[in-house]
Amino acid sequence: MTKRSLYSYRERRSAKAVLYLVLALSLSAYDPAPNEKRNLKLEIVELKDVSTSTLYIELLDASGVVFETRSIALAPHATRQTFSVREVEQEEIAIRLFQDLDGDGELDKNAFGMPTEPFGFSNDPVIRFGPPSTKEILIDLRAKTFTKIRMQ
Ligand SMILES: [Ca+2]
Repeated sequence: MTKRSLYSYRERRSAKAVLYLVLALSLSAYDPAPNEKRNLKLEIVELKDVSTSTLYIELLDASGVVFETRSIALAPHATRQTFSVREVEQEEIAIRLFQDLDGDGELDKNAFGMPTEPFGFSNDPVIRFGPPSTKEILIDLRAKTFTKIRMQ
């Protein structure tokens, strides 16, 4: 009688241990989903106050390849604009944008290659001798859901 109840106690213990093991395994197998979609809200400020212009937004992956391009017809005299990056699979993205003032769909540059239309990058890097590296403008979407970009 004593022996039997001892066994059943052991069995119950081992069943419980198995349950914990299964639970631990299923938790460790829960890798924050490789297919998880991520969102980012952008606030773009210091746009040039003009009556007509278009904002071009390019989203780049961590290797610097553009995977999405959007354009927004800005409201007259708008100096700020919000934009939502929705359901991207990338864990890190970089953002490049420019305000097209003359409607040619391109970022105009002077003879020295300097932009003559407002432009911006994620992380607001200081621009000296050329465009920033992709690494400088990468945003980690696992850590951030909002970012502000100041036009330069
Ligand atoms: Ca232009």
